[in-house]
Amino acid sequence: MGYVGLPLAISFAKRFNVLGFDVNQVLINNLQHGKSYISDVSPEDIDRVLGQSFCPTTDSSKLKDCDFLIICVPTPLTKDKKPDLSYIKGACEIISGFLNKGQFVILESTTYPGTTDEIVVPMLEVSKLKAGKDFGVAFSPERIDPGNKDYTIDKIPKVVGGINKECTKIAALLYASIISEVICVSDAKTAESVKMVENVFRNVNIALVNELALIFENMGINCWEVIEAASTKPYGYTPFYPGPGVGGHCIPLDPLYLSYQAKRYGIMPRFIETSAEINDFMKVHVVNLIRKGLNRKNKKIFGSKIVIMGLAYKRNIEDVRESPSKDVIEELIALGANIAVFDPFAVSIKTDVGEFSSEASIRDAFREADCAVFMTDHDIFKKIDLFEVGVEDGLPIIIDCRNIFEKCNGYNLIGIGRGDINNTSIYEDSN
Ligand code: SAJ
Repeated sequence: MGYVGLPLAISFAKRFNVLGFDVNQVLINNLQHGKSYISDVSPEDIDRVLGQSFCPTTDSSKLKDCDFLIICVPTPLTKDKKPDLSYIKGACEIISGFLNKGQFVILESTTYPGTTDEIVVPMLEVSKLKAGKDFGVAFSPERIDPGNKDYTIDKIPKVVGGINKECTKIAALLYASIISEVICVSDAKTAESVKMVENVFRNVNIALVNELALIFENMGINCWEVIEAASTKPYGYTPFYPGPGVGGHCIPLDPLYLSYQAKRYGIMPRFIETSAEINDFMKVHVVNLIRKGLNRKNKKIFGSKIVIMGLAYKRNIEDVRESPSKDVIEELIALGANIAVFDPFAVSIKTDVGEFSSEASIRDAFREADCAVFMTDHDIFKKIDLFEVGVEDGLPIIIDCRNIFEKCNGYNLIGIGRGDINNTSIYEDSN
């Protein structure tokens, strides 16, 4: 019943009787009281089906009566950056406890090709039933884009791959009941691979543009202007943008799932792993830019007040999972800085050096700040008049990681990819 399972359950509840199962009692209590904790699902959406065709529960004994069981659990990385399949295994353990003939299990969690065949099927066959014969199994990657109002779940084409052709067909029929386009592929590992490719594509392209930003910064070229001009090419080019690193629970993690499995087949996925390293380096680069910016005022990171503007991993959402802001805060604390944070959506962020709660206002955050680091390009930040918020204490150095202040006039700013990294002059007020 997370950001994938809940919208899916509510969609299916329009057509079928749905059990929304979760091990988290708090989530289930919320749902049983019609409360939503997922921005894409309104309380009205829940209210329409609650108690009729949608039944939230933590009681796994009810699952034995379900025809289809769809697993939507997290697939994070372990501390040493290996796939953590403990949630998938936990779900399979629960299901195999009561699995009966005729049931059908679908995995939606993003994972490496082979997980369904190598992990899910054997765990379910502990029930002594035979997959593909006594019960069905398929993989169908989740493609939810949290907060995307244009592409709601029914409008996003659904890829489906079963452990045999019949399973593919049955799973496709199920999804076709709520999703307008269903794409059948040869088998489960092909379907797992489709999702991997979608996310590796994003990760490596972001890494490429981050590397270009580092190159152009040192050549005094504005990478953002280059990308904007390159985007005028009507074919064969897809714009990606540099930033302080890659956050979220998908893009930074999924490529390492694929590279893990590739190595088990003896292939060294250098490009994928180098991309992850480049994206990780951007957080180090942000700290370097802060150091350069403070140097302009003959200050050091040690003892400076630095405000982190933006905790969420991307614009206009509150999600801080894998956010680059966490790493940057930890490094700055280690270097002796005093940290304040502000985010209009995320109220706080947990780090290895404690929890940081957002200041009440931008003005509060800027008070006596030596440096303000814009990590997330929330729309509200684009409206800030820096002269207005910083005036009484003098303007802090601005580190712009997202080209928010592209038309900077009259304040001391360094930006990722802007080509001003070595400018010593403070921007003269051109008005
Ligand atoms: N980012 C950049 N530069 C870019 C694009 C993104 O630095 O040009 C950064 C973002 O700031 C963010 C991270 O990368 O920190 C990931 O951003 P994202 O836009 O890929 O969004 P996510 O992680 O929320 O989810 C993506 C979405 N895929 C898209 O095509 C937008 C979402 O639809 C998928 O459901 C999700 O991957 C997934 O589950 O694969």
